[in-house]
Amino acid sequence: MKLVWSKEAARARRSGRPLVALETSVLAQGLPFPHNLEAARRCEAAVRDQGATPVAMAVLDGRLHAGLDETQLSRLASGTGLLKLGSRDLAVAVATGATGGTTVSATCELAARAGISVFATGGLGGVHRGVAETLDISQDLPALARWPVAVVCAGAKSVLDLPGTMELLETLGVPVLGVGTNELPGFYCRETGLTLEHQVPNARVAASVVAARRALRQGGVVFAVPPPEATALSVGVVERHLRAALALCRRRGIGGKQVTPFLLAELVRRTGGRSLEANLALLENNARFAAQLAVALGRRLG
Ligand code: PSU
Ligand code: MN
Repeated sequence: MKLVWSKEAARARRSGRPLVALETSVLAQGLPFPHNLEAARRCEAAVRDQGATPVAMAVLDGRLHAGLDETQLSRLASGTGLLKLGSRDLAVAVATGATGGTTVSATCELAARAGISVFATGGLGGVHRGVAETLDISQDLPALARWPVAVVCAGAKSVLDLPGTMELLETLGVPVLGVGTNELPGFYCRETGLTLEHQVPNARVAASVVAARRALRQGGVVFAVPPPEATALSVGVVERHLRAALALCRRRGIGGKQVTPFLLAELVRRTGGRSLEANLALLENNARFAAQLAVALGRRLG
């Protein structure tokens, strides 16, 4: 299916410049206005700073977009009735002319279709706490296994069952490498107590892993970057607020797709905006590393 390329992204693609895919569910559902728009701008600027081109993915009026201009980003940041689109929603969105932000699963898929091998996001979806009762497992996980895209993130949020998420990624054959660390970062927090088997010291070595995955014709790979120290939250603070948010979520009977956006919004409220600051900083930080990775990959192939 045809992708609608933005002018900037199309130009970069024609001249073989490094591209970095960005998700837009974080704009449409993950962060409140106007912080979401600030996040998008900061991510795009960080990618350009490193000599790569940002390619935000979305579905607008049923068309699959690769790269968004200012007006389109603003529409996703401030519009109403925007859908949260995972991979399974793409066909319906196309058929019905819908508009929405793409999650990690849909963004991986669109990036792979666009021939983009690096994608930056905040945190992965995963196995939810209480999975035995709810069977709530994000479609991000199978999508990571399926599409040959390197996903740069700050690990996964402790709103999830992190050991369960790591187990399922192993089952699916998706490697998770720490960037400059052998501990899985926990999105808002730098530590989770979970040890990673592999790590890379920098983007150049990360690129050699991506190249080897590609040579083996295997699927995606995850690079986990610790969130910047200045804004990261302590495990204790996050756990405390999270327990309260999870309890409220259950009491209100919130389920399915609404769970992740609800928990994120509750944490912002309960931390007096500190989780929001941490979120913006780590998104930008991840975009920067993803751009360095795309540039290093370009050099290898170049
Ligand atoms: N993590 C964030 N902000 C987000 C998300 C994750 O900090 O907005 C989004 C991502 O787009 C991710 C999705 O792919 O939530 C996972 O949702 P679910 O758990 O419903 O699969
Ligand atoms: Mn879910």
